Amino acid sequence: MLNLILFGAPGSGKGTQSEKIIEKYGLVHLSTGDILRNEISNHTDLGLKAKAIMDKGELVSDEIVIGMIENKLESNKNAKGFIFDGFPRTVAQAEALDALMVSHKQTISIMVGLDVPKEELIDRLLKRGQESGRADDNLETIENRISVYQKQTSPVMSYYNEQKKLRLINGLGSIDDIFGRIVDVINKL
Ligand code: B4P
Repeated sequence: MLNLILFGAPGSGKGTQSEKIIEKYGLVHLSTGDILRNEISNHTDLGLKAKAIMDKGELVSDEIVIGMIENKLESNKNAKGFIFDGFPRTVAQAEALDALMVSHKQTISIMVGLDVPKEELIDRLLKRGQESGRADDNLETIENRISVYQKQTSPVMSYYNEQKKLRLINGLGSIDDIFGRIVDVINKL
């Protein structure tokens, strides 16, 4: 079973590359960002709470996102494997994920980190904001998302590096070139 964490700053290409990985390897896609946006468009209580937090570029509480992942693991017991996109985003989420994996007799196979400079992240997200109108893709929120990433999320890389599971790749270049680098890493497993 292949359980892959796709890691990187906002705009590093996690969602984009996840789609290609799923197509090639038939994994179940678990994107906490997509699940939260789905709650928002369905006007659920959780969606209402999440929207205010996401519009500021802050992180939704660990308890909520861990619960969401737990539900998805439970409802996909026959999966060939999972791709975790945008999760874990804090060390507490990483510890909870490890515990969930143990309880499902699974393990995280690898973390692929996409390395992209800050200026490129901002350019990509501003462009997406203009094209899609996503509420959190405006300059003020993007700056805060990147700062939240540096303070709260980047320590997750050290957590998996200590487990010798981190593979950091260059996230600059064409979408297909970057996908080729990810495939090389997966095929070495
Ligand atoms: P996410 O939905 O995870 O969004 P993201 O970090 O902005 O990355 P995304 O995957 O969408 O973008 P991508 O890099 O693919 O999170 C949104 C919010 O949800 C968070 O701020 C937080 O509030 C909340 N949240 C989510 N998970 C949470 C958790 N675990 N705990 C707490 N809160 C959580 O792509 C960006 C753009 O770049 C796209 O337009 C794409 O077309 C473009 N792009 C991609 N690759 C490119 C390339 N090679 N060259 C040029 N452009 C490229």
